[in-house]
Amino acid sequence: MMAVKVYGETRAACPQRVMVCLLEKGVEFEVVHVDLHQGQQKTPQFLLLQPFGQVPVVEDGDFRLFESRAIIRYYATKYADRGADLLGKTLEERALVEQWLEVEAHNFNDLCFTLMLQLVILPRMGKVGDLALAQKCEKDLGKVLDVYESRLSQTKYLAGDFFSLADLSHLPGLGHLIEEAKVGHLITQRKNVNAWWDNISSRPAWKKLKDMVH
Ligand SMILES: N[C@@H](CCC(=O)N[C@@H](CS)C(=O)NCC(=O)O)C(=O)O
Repeated sequence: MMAVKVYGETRAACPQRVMVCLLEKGVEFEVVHVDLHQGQQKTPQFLLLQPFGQVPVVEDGDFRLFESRAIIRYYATKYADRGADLLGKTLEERALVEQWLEVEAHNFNDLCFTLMLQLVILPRMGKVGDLALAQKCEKDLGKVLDVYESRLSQTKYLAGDFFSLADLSHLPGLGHLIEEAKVGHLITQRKNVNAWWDNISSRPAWKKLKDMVH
């Protein structure tokens, strides 16, 4: 079986979402480096693979797919019978996984991305981040995490008492918030969120991914 090609940068959050899923499933993959800083994702050649000029894209034989959450849903389903079950067993469990995946995409991700942009990405490019905007995002993200805190006081993971795509999808963003944006207090201040993060970030797949980045 040919290795899956993942186009992206190992340190970028969206490709990480895909890679940690492949690692959970024990699917062999190779990373085709796309230099985001140099704007390689906007070249005509790359736009043929991903018309919006973003990573990740996967190539699996002659099948090609972009959008990180579509990709993880694809692999969790394709390899449902190997590695960790990431989908849930019953219709209701699967629906709750979908619900929390949507929360990650629509309630968590934008705030996380804006914080990273203002506190890390712009300064790295020699530009000044908007600290007032970052402060507002931090406050709003705190409110989102309060909802998680309450949920995680009832269940061990977001969708229930089983690890799923919903938890996995948060790993890159939370990792970036803690390690790069240095707003780890948003997690450590919340007992259940903190225990959940400790738990999901100690999974072998995530540790393997971190080793690939460093
Ligand atoms: N919704 C897309 C978002 C992809 C995305 O934002 N990728 C970022 C890296 S994490 C990227 O390519 N940034 C460079 C750019 O937008 O030019 C997905 O989940 O795949």
